[in-house]
Amino acid sequence: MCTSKIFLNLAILASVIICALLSGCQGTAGSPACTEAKKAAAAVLGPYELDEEGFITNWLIIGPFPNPGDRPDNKGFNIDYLQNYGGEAKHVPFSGMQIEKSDGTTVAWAPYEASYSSRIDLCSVDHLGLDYEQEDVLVYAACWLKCEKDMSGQIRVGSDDGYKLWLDHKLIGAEHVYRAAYRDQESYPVNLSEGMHFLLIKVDQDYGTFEFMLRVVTPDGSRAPGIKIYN
Ligand SMILES: [Ca+2]
Repeated sequence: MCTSKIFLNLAILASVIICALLSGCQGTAGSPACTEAKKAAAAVLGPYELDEEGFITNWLIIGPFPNPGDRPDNKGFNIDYLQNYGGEAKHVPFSGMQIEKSDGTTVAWAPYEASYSSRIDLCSVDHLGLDYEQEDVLVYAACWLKCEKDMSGQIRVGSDDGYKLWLDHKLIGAEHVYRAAYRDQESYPVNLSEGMHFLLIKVDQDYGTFEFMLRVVTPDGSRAPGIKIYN
């Protein structure tokens, strides 16, 4: 990477941090400060491509957070672990951003690329430090979609276990379920305008495998055209 590109990225990252500190992005999710933070943050890593079936394989991921209890009532699903950082509905992450947990330890948003599968196997994400089939945890994953033009399509999700999904800081899906993940377990119709859109998903785990898969498609299930992914 050339010196000017490094400088540009550092400047962008600094602008995000300053914006987050000054605004806290506590106000309206679509406020100019938050919109600028989203655009700036999205320029840090990427662009990446959807895979041939529309799956997003590049994510920022943070965790683990605790998910105590037993099915059907693991407690973490309804705990907002981002509440001191804008809250789940308004949070704007960037790679390296640290979140302090209630026990005083910190975790950080970091990028992950699923190189061999559309399935995001969360126990295989090194920076999460999870054991194989680790129980009673949850994580957040986020990315930006950049649409080259307006489009109507669907976001389709598979999860193990449950999830909450926000698009542009609005909750569009919540499934407090215990299951294995398969493609397209839920489909959400979306109208995406030209430009940047922010996706945040919270995935919880009781026991066993821990993974999710998410793709962006046309109404007939084909890979959505004209979309780039940023982290
Ligand atoms: Ca599981």
